[in-house]
Amino acid sequence: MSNIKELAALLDDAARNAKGVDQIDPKGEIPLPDAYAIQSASIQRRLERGEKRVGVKMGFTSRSKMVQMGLNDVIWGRLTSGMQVEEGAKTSFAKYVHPRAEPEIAFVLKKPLAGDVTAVEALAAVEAIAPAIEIIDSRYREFKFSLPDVIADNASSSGFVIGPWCNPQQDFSNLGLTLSIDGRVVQVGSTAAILNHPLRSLVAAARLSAAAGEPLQAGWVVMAGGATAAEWIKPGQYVSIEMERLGSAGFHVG
Ligand code: OOG
Ligand code: MG
Repeated sequence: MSNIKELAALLDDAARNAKGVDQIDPKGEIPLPDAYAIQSASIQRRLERGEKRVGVKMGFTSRSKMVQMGLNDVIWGRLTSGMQVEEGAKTSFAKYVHPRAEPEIAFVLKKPLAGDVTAVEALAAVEAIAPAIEIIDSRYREFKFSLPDVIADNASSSGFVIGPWCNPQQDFSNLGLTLSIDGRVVQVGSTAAILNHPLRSLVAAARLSAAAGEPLQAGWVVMAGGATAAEWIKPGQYVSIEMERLGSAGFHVG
């Protein structure tokens, strides 16, 4: 195996140039701590280019995502400022290898949150919740990967869009949601698909981030994970989420 820095550079360059690469570990042999070290080193390159760390994304927190991608361990990735797409704005298709969109719910924190916390403690750290869309874009050709592959590739994290921030003091355990492309519904689901309650995803994020030495910070965003399978997106489309009670969010693909 080439070293961690080289693999991080390979994946970071693939993301920057929007050019797919071969899987680095098709058989899934790289130990997961090494895969996370590659992810960390690739994010370090973004930070050195001036991007800011803004949060965490969780992956494979719903069955539909696990089934779609054929993997069943919860994973996490790091969000940076360069990944945010403003609500209603246009993101250029040329920036991606083969993007997909998935409906999620996002948290923003008002307090740090670290280690083994209860759902009640996690909720007490939440400033607001919002309907959100994640744009995932595996840097591997054909969107095919092993578990270490996808972890090293920052859990396919590529973009995120956040809708209106809403009061977290309401029951958001089972909110109906749809993902639409050009106004046509393409996925239907519920926030309950996310570990039966999206707060569980935040609890996992607090534990995993702290274990990695990067505890969740006040002001950080946590993307809880796709509630449905992801959909391919194409230039010219408008992609939107509509969530019961919380409202909607969308973006244009340029
Ligand atoms: C990996 C990322 C999974 C989610 O929300 O479950 C993910 C992928 O499917 O490419 O973002
Ligand atoms: Mg996701």
